[in-house]
Amino acid sequence: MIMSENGTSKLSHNELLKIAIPTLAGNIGATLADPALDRFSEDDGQFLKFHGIYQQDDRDKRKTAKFYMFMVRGRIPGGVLSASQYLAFDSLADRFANQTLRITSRQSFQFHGIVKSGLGKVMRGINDCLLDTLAACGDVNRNVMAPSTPATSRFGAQVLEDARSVSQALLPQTKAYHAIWVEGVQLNLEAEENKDFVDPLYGKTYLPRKFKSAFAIPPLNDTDVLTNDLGLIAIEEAGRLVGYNLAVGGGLGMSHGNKETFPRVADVIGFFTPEKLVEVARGVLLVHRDFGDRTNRKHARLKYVLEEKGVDWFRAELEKRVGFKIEVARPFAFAKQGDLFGWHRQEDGRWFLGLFVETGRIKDVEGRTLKAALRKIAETFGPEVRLTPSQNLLLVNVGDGDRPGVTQILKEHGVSVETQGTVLGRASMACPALPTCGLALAESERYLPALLGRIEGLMSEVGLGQEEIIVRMTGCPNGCARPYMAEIGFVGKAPGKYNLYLGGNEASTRLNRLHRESVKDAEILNELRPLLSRYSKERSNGERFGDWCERVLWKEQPAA
Ligand code: SRM
Ligand code: SF4
Repeated sequence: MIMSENGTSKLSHNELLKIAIPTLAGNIGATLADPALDRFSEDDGQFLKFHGIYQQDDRDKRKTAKFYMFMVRGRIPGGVLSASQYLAFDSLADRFANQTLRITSRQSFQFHGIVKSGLGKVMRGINDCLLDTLAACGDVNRNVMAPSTPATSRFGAQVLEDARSVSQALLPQTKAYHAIWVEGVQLNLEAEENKDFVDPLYGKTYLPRKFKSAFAIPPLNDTDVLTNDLGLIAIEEAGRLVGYNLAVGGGLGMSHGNKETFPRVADVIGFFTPEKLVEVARGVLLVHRDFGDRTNRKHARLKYVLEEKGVDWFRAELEKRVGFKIEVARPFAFAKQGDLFGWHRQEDGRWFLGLFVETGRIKDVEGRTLKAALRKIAETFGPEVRLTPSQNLLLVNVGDGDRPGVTQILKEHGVSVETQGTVLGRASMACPALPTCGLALAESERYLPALLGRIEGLMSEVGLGQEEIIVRMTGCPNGCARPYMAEIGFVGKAPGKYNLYLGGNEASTRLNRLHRESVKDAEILNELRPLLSRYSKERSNGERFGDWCERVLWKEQPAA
């Protein structure tokens, strides 16, 4: 039996898999080449994640049979694509996936509904457009987030470059990805370089669990930086980017009924200058590698190490690994999160357009053909495309002369630049949930828009017509649309039932609290009505709903 560090408990199955095949090749290449198979083994399913692929089945069709399909997630640091890369993704979605592109809550694209015969073609297509999916999932550093809005800071470009450097420095070095998806062969595990392969950074067993990194430039917290394992907060002094405050140990996933699991906001533990960035990022990852729990995957994130061992212990471990002192954190303040919509001037005088994408799904529907419009704009004007952490999209670097043309194409496809979505819709997020997510307990992406309509009706009724409230929904407690930071969070408990969380803030620095468990779909408005009515009457000048919950509701109902 393989034992953990303390010699008492058994390592989790995923750990044994990584020990057995540290190249992460599994038997993927051989299964891929066998047209008789419509899926991979369970164990290969775990290896596939490191390659950015999830084996799923269509849950709408489960009653008849399991219909296997694949989700593929890109690695797109900062969510930035060229127009030609965007067009490559658009075309792959049409040819091999479900004709939609899903912007994720970490600034990436996901394809859904790929069948096994199309998987290799999608992966090759992504490689051909000079992007990849390596480490988009799995026990490694995931897609690195960076602020996407060019108008909000003159350091945006520098921070984006830094995000790319961190993404690159924390990539696993296995040759399996290239062999399987680019050369189209099973990695030769007997070859000398593969037989005893040990990743130079991750070692043989990678991390105990996923690891997430994000950058933010105060006062905007558009990346929800404190929900990451590694948060890098840009510090400006006298008009210069002097370095980063380091935040560690954020994370949101939890399980219903398991008090050992909980969402956690990161601790800001110090400051360092920009040239130390990659060393610090590696150092934080190594502390996770060395101390994360490898026996229980529900307790394996870095946040539990921080919670149990404390900030001082963590800083000392980090300093041992990087070989220098982390300085005292510098002052900073976050004021808000979210995106800018419509046309805005960039720092360099050109323009960008913020486009609301409902629940992050780029698709064509009757009367609103956003996907076709974006394709035409990319082909005609070639703007840079940026995916935002709130599942929206920016068209960037548009010249004065091209602006009217872009607006016109959108208009012809039923997309208005001036009026985009509703106030609630623009401040909302939902995870994919059903029918693709194997972990979903309730609907989310397919359900939230209609629910928002009903909440908007209620808000008009109680005199809150155009008030913005940040609403986020997930189909289970894993927290993929970051519901625990929302002013109103709905977390799926069972079909048609949600736990209701209240009290996050606009700057996304405060966790909300569980208000009511298992609220049925039909009861949601009745649950919200008295709260929104009171808020409408009792709020102080400009007070947001989440802040009212903290000031008034939490005093009346202390946390459980
Ligand atoms: Fe997530 C698992 C979708 C962001 C916490 N997440 C999943 C899987 C892969 C389900 C699975 O394991 O079988 C979902 C695929 C559904 C589908 O059909 O597409 C999934 N997660 C997503 C996305 C697409 C949601 C979205 O609305 O965009 C996001 C992809 C981001 C990306 O591009 O990399 C996504 N997931 C998040 C976030 C938010 C974030 O990172 O900012 C979280 C909470 C933060 C955190 O990590 O703590 C999150 N996802 C989880 C967890 C819980 C992890 C934990 O520590 O407990 C799981 C379950 C797991 O890992 O076992 C999970
Ligand atoms: Fe699936 Fe749950 Fe994540 Fe939603 S929150 S995508 S239901 S794992």
